Order: sequence, then C-alpha cells, then structure tokens
Amino acid sequence: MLELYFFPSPNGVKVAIMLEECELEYQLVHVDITKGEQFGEDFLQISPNNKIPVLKDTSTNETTTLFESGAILLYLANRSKQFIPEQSPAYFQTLQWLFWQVGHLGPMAGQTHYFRKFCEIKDIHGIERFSNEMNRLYTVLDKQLESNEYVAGEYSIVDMACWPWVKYIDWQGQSFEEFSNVKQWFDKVASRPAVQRAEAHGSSTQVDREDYRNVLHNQTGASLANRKNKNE
Ligand SMILES: N[C@@H](CCC(=O)N[C@@H](CS)C(=O)NCC(=O)O)C(=O)O
Repeated sequence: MLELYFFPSPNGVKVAIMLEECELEYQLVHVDITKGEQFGEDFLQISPNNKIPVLKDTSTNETTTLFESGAILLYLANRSKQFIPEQSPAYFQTLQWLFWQVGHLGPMAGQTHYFRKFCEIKDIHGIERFSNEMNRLYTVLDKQLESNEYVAGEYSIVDMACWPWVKYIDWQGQSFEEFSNVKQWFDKVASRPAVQRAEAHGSSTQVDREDYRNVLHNQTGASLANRKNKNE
C-alpha cells in the first residue's frame, strides 16, 4: 500500500502526477499546511523538516518512508522502472534537471510567491530580486525546450516536477508570451490524463491567505519548539 501525505501545492502535486502516471494505487492523507497540521508530532516523525510531501510504502517487507519530493520521484521511478532513462548519460542528465528543479525553480518560485502574493508590505527589493531570478530560470528552461520535446529529452519525472510550478507563472510575474517553448511544453503536459487526475485532488481546497501567511511565513526554531510544547 502507498500513502501520500499531501497538500495540493506544487510539491504535493508533482508526486501525485507520478503515482497517476504509473497507475499505482495509493491513498491520500491530507495535511493542511495552512492550518499547521505539518507540526503534529506524528507527522514530524516522518517529516522532520515539517513539509509535505511524504510517501509511505508498506508494500514491501520493510516499510519505506520518504520526505523530499525529488527523492520520492526517484524512488517511484526506480520502483516502477518508468519515467527515468535506464542508461547513462541520459539517466544523469535527467537527475541534473531534477536537481535544477528542486534547487532552483521550486525554491525561487516559492520566494517569488511570498514577495508578490503574501507579503503584507510591497517590498520592491524582494519582488525585483526574485522576479528577475524567475525570468532567468524561464529563459534557461525555454532554451532547453527549444531542442527537446520534454525537459530532459523524453517525458520523465522532471516534467512532473517542473509543471506544477510553471502553472503559477503569472504569480511569478512572468508570461508565456515571452517563453513560447515553455508554453508549448506546458500545454502538452497539461493535456495528459494523469496530470489532470492529479490536479483534481486540489479542486476543493480553499486557501485562506491570512492562515497561509501566518503559518508558513513565521517559522523559526523557537516557533517550532513552542508548537511542540503546546502539542504536549
Ligand atoms: N524541498 C522540499 C520542499 C517541500 C515544501 O516546501 N513543501 C511545502 C508545500 S509545497 C510545505 O509543506 N510547506 C509547509 C511549511 O513550510 O510549513 C520538497 O521538494 O519536497
């Protein structure tokens, strides 16, 4: 049995896409990260960094529990022998773009969302710094897609990892008009039934902006310790 601890944010959706693409049976365990459910003691046992997604696989002799979406995608690709090339150099080129997504595209987009959507003041330095960085990253992606149908050549876990972030391109102050290869790729991935099924998991989720800001953007080591004490 596979369980995905999930919220319909990009890092959750990317794993749901992979599970759907592999046609694996799985159960969703909803973790409302806007209400602080990621700080519950049980959840912290499996996700010490207090973030979704987490995958629990109890189908083997020894249960596998993983956090970090990149590690989970790789685990599923290895388990199902799909959506990652078997041979070098294509295997490592796929890893290279996966690390680009988890190290650049995702974190920079997350910061941009904060400064453009959630920050209470209009911090022009933050907005400019991160919007510029997103513009640079989309330029890199657009160039890669000029000569590749999918990000790492064949359709792979990298497309699944990038797509849910690119979906928020307007939150990042960018436009598909400037990145026509990205747009073409985005539409092609969006038309996949597995992507649409994964997307549907979030269709009824309402996000309260205030909760989102308070819970997600005010974390320090001390605030985590306070929550832990309150839970005890
Ligand atoms: N590097 C992590 C990032 C995970 C992440 O940032 N998850 C967000 C949702 S997209 C989260 O759970 N945030 C809760 C929090 O920050 O408290 C991954 O790729 O899995």
